[in-house]
Amino acid sequence: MPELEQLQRAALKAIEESPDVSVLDQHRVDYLGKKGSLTERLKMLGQLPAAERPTAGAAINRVKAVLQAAIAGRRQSLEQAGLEDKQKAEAIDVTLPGRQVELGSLHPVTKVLERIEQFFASIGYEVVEGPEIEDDYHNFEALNIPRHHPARAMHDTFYLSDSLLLRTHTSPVQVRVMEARKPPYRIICPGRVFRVDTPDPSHLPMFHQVEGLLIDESSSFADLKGTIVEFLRVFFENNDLQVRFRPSYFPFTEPSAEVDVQCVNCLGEGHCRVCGSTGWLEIMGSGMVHPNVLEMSGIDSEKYTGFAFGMGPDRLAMLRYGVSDLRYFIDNDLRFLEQFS
Ligand code: 2NM
Repeated sequence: MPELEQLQRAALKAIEESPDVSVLDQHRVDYLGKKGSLTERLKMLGQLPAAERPTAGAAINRVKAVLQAAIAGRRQSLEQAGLEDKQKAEAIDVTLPGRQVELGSLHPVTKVLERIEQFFASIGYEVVEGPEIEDDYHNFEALNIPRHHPARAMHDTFYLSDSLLLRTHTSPVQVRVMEARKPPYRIICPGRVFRVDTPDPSHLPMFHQVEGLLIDESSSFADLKGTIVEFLRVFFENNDLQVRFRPSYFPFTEPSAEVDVQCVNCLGEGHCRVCGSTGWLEIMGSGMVHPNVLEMSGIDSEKYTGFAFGMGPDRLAMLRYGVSDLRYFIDNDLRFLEQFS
C-alpha cells in the first residue's frame, strides 16, 4: 500500500512541523479523529475482499500507532518549550537594583512631643495619658475653676452634653492621677486639647498641651524653677538661655508664674516679628498646686506640696522649625510635611 506509506510520511512531516499545540491538535483530528483519514480507511475495510482485510487492517493500525506516538512526542516537546519560554519570561533578575521605598516622617509636633517626653523621662517623670472626652468635674471643678469662670462658657468649651465636654487642657489627667494614687509622683501628660476658636495663624480649635506635675513632701518653687530652666535650656539647645518668671494667676496654682524665654529668633535684641521686639517669648505657665486642688483629690495639703506647669508643643514646634502659621500643622500638605523628614 504505497499510498498508505505516503500518507504516513506526509502526516509525520506535518506533526513534526506543528508550530504549536493547537495546530498539532488539528492534525490529530485530521488523521485520527472520527472523520480522520485513517479512521475513514478503517471504515472502508469492509469493501475489501475478506482475505485482504487482516493485512490491510494491520497496516492501517500500525500507521495509526506511529502517528499517535509522533503526536505524543511532538506535544511533549512543544509543552516543554512553552514552559521554558514562560520561565524565561518570568525570570527574576536578582541583580537589578531594588525599587525605592518612600519613607514617611514624623509630624513636627510629634517630634517636639517626643523631645519633651525624652527630657522629662530622663529626670524620672512618667508619661500619663487620659481621655479627650471629660466631665465637667475633672476639667473644671476639681481644678478650682469657679462656676462662672469664662473658660466654662459655651463660646470657649465644646460641650457634648450638660456634663460632658472635650477637655480644654490636660490637667484633668493629673486630677485623675491625684485621685487614684498616693504621692510622691512626677508625671507629664501630653495630648490633644480643644477650645472653641476660629483658625488663624496662632489659634486652632484643636491643639496640644504637655502638662507636668510633681507632688511630694518637700517640693518648692525653687524646684519648679530649676526643673523648668533646665528643661528649656535642653529643649532649645542653649546652656545660657535666659529664662524669667513673671507673677501671674491661675485658679489651680498659688503662687503662679508665666515663664518667658529669651527670644530664640533675635536672641533678645532688635526688630523681631517673632517676639514683637520685646526680646522675650511667653512659653509656659506654672505654679505651686493650689491646696484646694490637692484637698479635692484627697491629698493632705498639710503634708504634701506640688508644682505644676503647662506648655504648648504646637507653639514650640513653630519656634523650633520657623513655622509662621499653625494651620500648616493640620493641612496635611506633603510639601510642608516632607520638610521634616
Ligand atoms: C498650667 C499652668 C499652671 C497645671 C496644674 C495642674 C494640676 F492638675 F496639678 F492642678 N495641672 N497643670 C498647670 C499649672 C498648668 O498650664 C498653663
